[in-house]
Amino acid sequence: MSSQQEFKIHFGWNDFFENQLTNIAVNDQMVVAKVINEERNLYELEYDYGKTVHAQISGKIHYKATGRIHYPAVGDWVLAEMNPHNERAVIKHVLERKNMLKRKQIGASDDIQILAANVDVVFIATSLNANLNINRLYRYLTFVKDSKARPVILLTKSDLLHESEKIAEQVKHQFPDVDVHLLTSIKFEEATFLREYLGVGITAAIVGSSGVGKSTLVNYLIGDERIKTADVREGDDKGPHTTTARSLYKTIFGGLIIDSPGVRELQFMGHDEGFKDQFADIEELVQTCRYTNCTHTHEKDCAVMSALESDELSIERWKSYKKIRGEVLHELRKENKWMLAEVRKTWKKRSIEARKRVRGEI
Ligand SMILES: Nc1nc2c(ncn2[C@@H]2O[C@H](COP(=O)(O)OP(=O)(O)O)[C@@H](O)[C@H]2O)c(=O)[nH]1
Ligand SMILES: [Mg+2]
Ligand SMILES: [Zn+2]
Repeated sequence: MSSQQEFKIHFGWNDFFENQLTNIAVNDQMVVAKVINEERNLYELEYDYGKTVHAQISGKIHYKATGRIHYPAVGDWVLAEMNPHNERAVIKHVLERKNMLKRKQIGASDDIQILAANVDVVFIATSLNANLNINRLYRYLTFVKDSKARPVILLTKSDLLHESEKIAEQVKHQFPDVDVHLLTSIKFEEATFLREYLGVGITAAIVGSSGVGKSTLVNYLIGDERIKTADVREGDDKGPHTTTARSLYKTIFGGLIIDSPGVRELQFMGHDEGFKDQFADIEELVQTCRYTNCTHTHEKDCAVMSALESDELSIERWKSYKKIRGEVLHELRKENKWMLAEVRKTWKKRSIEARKRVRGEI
């Protein structure tokens, strides 16, 4: 096997990507490469073990792009053209993604931001020195489930708490379908479960608020102190932002990990599948209330109220469901409105043209 083939296998290449090559005119100057770093539209690619090159996108990709989704993201497989006279390569094609972890872009624009492409596992890090926020975990899970990657909850800084085991039990009870692990940087070597998520060919990503210990863990996983960590300010777990770019690293277990800046704000945009995956049972439950317009507060034969009373449904989960549903639907409605407006514009243009045609003006 060539070292390039072996590199591809280690980086998660498979038939899904291989098959896409048949539809692309690949020339001798082009290499298959993985996006390992992205900062303000400048990319770093790896195309063989340890061989990296800086790259920019082709004018064509830029010209055709209508949103962030069309630009490369960390974890993407691309075809890049090497140029012997230029240090920078040019990304010619972004291969279709197996999946992606996305959020709504912060700021005014109605666009998404891709946090990681082609990910198998997503670690959701939440630190035990702050109050455990169950609703936030539901939010993260909705994002991760939307990506179809496997979510793993990491309860970090377990050394700071005596009753960490008890809290882990609570979290496991709340999320029976998700793996939950305690973690402390003092005993990373004892966290043998980590290797199970980071075998050869697997790509993991890590998300969580700033200061929860993501970079500290990634540093351990890559066996290096390459990423700066930061001291957490007294009294909160926010910490300053030390990670600025998203990067992909090789871990000591063979798999890859993507570290990203602290995701302080996670807003939904097009996460209805993640929502359905997370709350399908409640969506069904609601259908069985006696009244279709049940508000689940006082009505007779309300399935929700009786599930809450019998503890089949926890109050935290019900609250998270309502909150996340509201946000996901709000975004969906906005999107639909925008699409409707686009359709109307096209119709209007067509009918004007049709009238002109009738009048012989075109
Ligand atoms: N006590 C304790 N501190 C930790 C642990 N992991 C990380 N830290 C500290 O928490 C701070 C923030 O860590 P960092 O990795 O930069 O967090 P990030 O913002 O999520 O990347 C640093 O001062 C770390 O030394 C842990 O398991 N226990
Ligand atoms: Mg960090
Ligand atoms: Zn009801």
